[in-house]
This record gives sequence, C-alpha cells and structure tokens, in this order.
Amino acid sequence: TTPARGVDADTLRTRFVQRLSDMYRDEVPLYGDLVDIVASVDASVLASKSQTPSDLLTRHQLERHGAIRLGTAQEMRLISRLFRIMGMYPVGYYDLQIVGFPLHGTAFRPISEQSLSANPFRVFTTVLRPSLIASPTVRKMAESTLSSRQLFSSRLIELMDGVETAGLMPEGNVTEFISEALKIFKWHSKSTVSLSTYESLLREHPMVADIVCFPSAHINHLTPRTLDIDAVQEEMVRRGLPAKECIEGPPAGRKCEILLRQTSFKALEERVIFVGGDDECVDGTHTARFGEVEQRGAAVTKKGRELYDRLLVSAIGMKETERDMVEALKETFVEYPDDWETLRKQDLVFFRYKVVKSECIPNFKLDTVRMEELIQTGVVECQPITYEDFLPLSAAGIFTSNLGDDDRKLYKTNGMADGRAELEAVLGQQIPCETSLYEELQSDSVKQCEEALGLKRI
Ligand code: OOG
Ligand code: NI
Repeated sequence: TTPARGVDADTLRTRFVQRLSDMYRDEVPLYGDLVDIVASVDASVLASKSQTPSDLLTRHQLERHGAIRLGTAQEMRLISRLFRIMGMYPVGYYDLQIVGFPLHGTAFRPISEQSLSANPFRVFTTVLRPSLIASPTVRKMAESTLSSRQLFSSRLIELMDGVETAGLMPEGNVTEFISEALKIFKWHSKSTVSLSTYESLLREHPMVADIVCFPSAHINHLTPRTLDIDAVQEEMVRRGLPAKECIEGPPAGRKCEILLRQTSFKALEERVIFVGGDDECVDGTHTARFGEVEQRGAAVTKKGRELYDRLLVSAIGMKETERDMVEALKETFVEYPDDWETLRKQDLVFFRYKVVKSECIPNFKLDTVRMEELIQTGVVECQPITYEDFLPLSAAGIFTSNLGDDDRKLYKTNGMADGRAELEAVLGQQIPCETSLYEELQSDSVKQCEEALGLKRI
C-alpha cells in the first residue's frame, strides 16, 4: 500500500537501482560496457520496429536483475525486511543442491501489475546451508566467521524500524537509506579471513568462500534486459569481452519468445588482500563477479514449463560439447509451438486479456471458448505476460562457468530436510510459486473483461 506521505516503495526501488547500477559500473567497468552495448542494440531494434509492446518501451531501459549470496538466516530475514520496504517480496523457491551448491534461495521482486510496470527490479537471493557442508571443521570455520559479520549498519536498521512503524519513508531519509543499503552490496577487496582459511573454504566449495570471506554480500552480477540478446552476444565477442560461448535458455530464432535467454561474460579474477599474521597482509585473488545480459519472453503455464523442461533435457541428452547444445536445442524445440494463437489455445503461455471494443453481451460465462470468439471478433485483445523470474537450469550453467574451478562436489538430495519449509520458516512467510502469480494476473484480467462486458461469473 502506498503511504499517505513520503516516498512510495516503487519510487524508492527505482532510485535504489539507479544508484546500485552506478556503483557496480564503477566497480566493474565491463558492466558499463555491457550496458552501453545493450543501449545501442536496443536503440537499433526499436528503430527497426514500428510497433513495440508498450511494457518494453516503459520498462526496458531501466530494467535490471541482480544476485547476492548470504551467509545466515539472520541476514536473510533482514534482507527480506529491506526488500519489502522497496516493494520486493519472495517469489519461487530455488534449491541449488541440484547443481551441487550448498545454497537455496528465492527471488525478491515486485508482484503487482502496477509495481512491475513501474520497475520490475529483482534480486536472486541465496543463503548458505551450513548443514550441507560435509566437513565439521569447515562448517565451524564458516559459522564462526559469519557470526561476527554485520551486513546491516545500525543506522540502516534504525531507518528500517522507522519505516515499518510509521508505514512510510520520509523524503528526507531516502538518500541516507539508500547509501546505508548500498553498503550491503558493495565489493570489498579486503577479506576478513586469512589466505589459509580462504583456501579451506574454497576447497569445500567456491560459493562457500565467496560468501564467508568478505565483510559484505557483494552483488555478484547486475543484469540488464535487452531486446536482442543474439546481437548483444555478437557485439560482446566483437569488442573482445570474455563472453560465454552460448546463450542459455530457449534456442534462437523463435518468433514467440518464452521464459528467458541469458548470456554472460566470465567472472573477473580480482585482487584480494587477506589477513596475515602480526598485522601483515597477504595478496591473493578471488573470482566471482561477472556481467550478464538477458532477454525476457512470455511466462509459461505449468504445462508450458513441463514441455520446456522435457525438450531441454532431451537436448542435453543429445549434445556432446557445449556448442552442440545450440543445435540440439533447435532440433528438440521444433516441438514447442511458435505462434501466440497456438500457445494460447494449447494453454502453454499466460496472457493478459483486455476489452477493446464495447459490446453488449448477454449473460454468458467467459470461458475459453467464448474468449476465443471475442478475440476473433476483435472485442478482446491479448498480450503474453512477461516472465519475471529465473531459470534454475540456466543459472546452473552460468554458475558453473564462473567459478574457475572444476572439482565440484555434489550434495546429495536424498534424505535432506525440506528446504522450502526451512526457508519459509526463516522468512516467516510462505513463498508463493511463480506460476500461481501469473495465473492470478491472467484471471484478474479475465475478470476485468467480464466486468467491462457486463458479464457475471457463473
Ligand atoms: C545467482 C545466479 C542466478 C540468474 O540470472 O539465473 C541468476 C548467483 O550467481 O548467485 O542470477
Ligand atoms: Ni543472473
């Protein structure tokens, strides 16, 4: 709900992302190059199109997602309070055990149609699960290092308490609030541990080292959205950015984009100073931060996701090298319908419906058959709903290409406690599944059509 006076959550989020993006551009100049590439690619796409979906025009220039990795349940609880103040709520559960990481998480993002169109900024947020660290020594090392970390300044917590009590953020506090919040996401080149501790944690898993050894939860990438990811990929290669070989997600060449496609440039090896004995410092490096770009398509239904997963899995079965994957995907995805009408009639994609011609219709139930008739006669128009979430499998590809190291342990999933329930307990709320939110957006739009046409739901 919008506070009576003060700055509303959508405005706050937009101002925060702008400063986060500026900060990351300073920290990782290649991110700045990527943003420039996206701006020029998108400008030429827009110039070549007479008709652009309106949500892209209003959203795409400022649209970003980021990712952070947290160390403790307490940090997760605090971050969910911080994001809530900026109008972002947990959506979807991602268990990264399937890709061999001792982490799980959720995406914090706006939920309502209005907030999404104001600024859809989202943060993929994971948290370490110490119970999955096999070595008791390493587990203790991680836990004791994290227990003394203060990600949130006391001033930030004071400001958060204030907003939660008053229900609004006074304009006069915004700049300070954002500055204090940015400290959580900032990169620090000075580790809080010794090189040997770092190395022990790294041997357990590179993610564990990345999470535990630094005083902040540095943002590990910030991702602009583009209108043409194939062109961005080409341009990255042309400019000599260390681009990943292939674009993840659905294959190129579809007329109807679904879910999302992502590519990235590889993580930088960065200089880090470790704590030595007798106040001395030891030089080392750390590899974690990278740049990523994405192209978003339509949200798919449960049935649409099952088809996607099945075709992806069979492509994985066919390929021998990463390059072959592109060909394999093209082959298997022939089965995925590629026109909006079929995608709608087969219930594979979510749509937003809108009455565009006033018409008086007798008391009728607006079922799918009736809806199709209204679309055919031009009374109703529909637009696919944009996918706002993440692809765990795509994330896996990006994760593994950015850790520098290949001896990866696999965490067994059998016999594990229910991770979702564990994370929900930490957050103190249920985590809605993304599909149910798209379903709601779709059925709300159907209800609005019914009202506009004077129909009653039967
Ligand atoms: C998160 C990776 C997930 C994406 O775009 O799929 C992600 C991480 O590296 O911590 O951002
Ligand atoms: Ni990402």
